[in-house]
Amino acid sequence: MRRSKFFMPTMKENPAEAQIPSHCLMLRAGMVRQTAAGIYSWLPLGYRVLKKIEQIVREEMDATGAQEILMPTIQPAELWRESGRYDDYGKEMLRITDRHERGLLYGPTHEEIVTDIFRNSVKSYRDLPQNLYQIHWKFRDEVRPRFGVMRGREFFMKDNYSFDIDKDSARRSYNKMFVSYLRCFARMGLTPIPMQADSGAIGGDMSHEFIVLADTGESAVYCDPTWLYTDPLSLEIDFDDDLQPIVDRWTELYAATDDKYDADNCPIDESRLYTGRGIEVGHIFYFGTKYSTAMGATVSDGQGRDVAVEMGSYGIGVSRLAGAIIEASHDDNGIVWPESVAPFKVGLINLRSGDGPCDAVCENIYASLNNAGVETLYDERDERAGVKFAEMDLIGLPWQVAVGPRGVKAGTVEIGRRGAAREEVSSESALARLA
Ligand code: 5CA
Repeated sequence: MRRSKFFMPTMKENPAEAQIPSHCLMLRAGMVRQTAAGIYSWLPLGYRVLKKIEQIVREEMDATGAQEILMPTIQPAELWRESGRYDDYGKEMLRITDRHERGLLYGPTHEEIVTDIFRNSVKSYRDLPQNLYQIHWKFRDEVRPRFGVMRGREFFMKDNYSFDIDKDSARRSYNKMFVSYLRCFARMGLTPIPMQADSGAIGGDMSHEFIVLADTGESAVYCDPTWLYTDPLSLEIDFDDDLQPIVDRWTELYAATDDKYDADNCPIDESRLYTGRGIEVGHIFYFGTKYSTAMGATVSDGQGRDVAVEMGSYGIGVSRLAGAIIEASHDDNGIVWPESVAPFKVGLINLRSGDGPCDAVCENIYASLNNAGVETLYDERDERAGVKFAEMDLIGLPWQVAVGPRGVKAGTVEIGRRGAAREEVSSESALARLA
């Protein structure tokens, strides 16, 4: 992509409304714009990141055997009356009336819809287990939407729903999600910490929140330092295996947020205890037959009985993650994207646009990177070098390649990682490193 053609309305000044680094940087880098309180439009740079995050989540969910579906954002109030949540949900639910005076709502979550689909389609234990997911918009009329996309009113969520014949099987489904969450967040360059949680409005028996570490995160985190050195991606996972031992290994380590931490009863010695900050990016729930009983989602159990199906739901804040990754990875000059979610891999800077030899070397590198499938943003604008470097630092692409007249004469270009010193190497070896 050529910078002169790319719609990326960057800002030099810190916007007054932004209280945390990610909100400030997302606005300054032209990733998002606020359309209404807590409601955002995603511009090309931000949308590229959102799609990368979404794709990692999708790949990890598919690897567990879950299947992707797409449910409507608008739901009938009737289904929520059946589950008993219509009145309970309160003002966070955006309620709508259609022209026939029928009650609708913009879905804050999808347990009711998916339970309705299930009860109309599945009748036998032979069709279980099932795990269905979608990656779609939700709306919650938060009292205080804040911190940009971190606490929005409209936000992008991955939500899975599992259906099992009994508790044992439901636990296996829960464990698959637990382990795949660890992998998802690790693939985004984050350190995930699962914590036992309350199940709140969703209800249920077993629940974990996944917190990722970020110095500027909104919750205080107290945990066993082993978390920080354990890479979930180093685990050999087969989702057909019993994952209980892995889940036990992870849940046996101590972790708590400020609301649960109690210095007097903490099992970790103060000298070893890691204290930091984090952001909740995922939440999983096992709630048994709460919805299936209320809504009549039963299956035959093969022994002549009809039983309510055991269910769980599993959420990941996909749009929140864009902010959370920035909170976990930025410096004074801007964002530092992990390669797996970066909007482009390489920022190519022409230090003297209009200079024949510089232009030629840049065009050659740009074409070669495009041919090799390396996503590149090429800044060929007629701007000062300092302006271009500052913008590349702000938008945080993992690699920077700078081409200037002096280097071109000597047969070299500069290459470096975002935030590190650049080295002078030949164009060929720069290309070899990036492709
Ligand atoms: N039905 C369950 C699981 S599908 C559920 O809704 N869980 S949740 O309420 O915990 O939300 C799941 C994830 O969505 C949260 O962990 C968080 O990362 C994200 N999320 C929740 N509220 C917001 C919000 N207002 N803005 C951005 N992300 C949010």
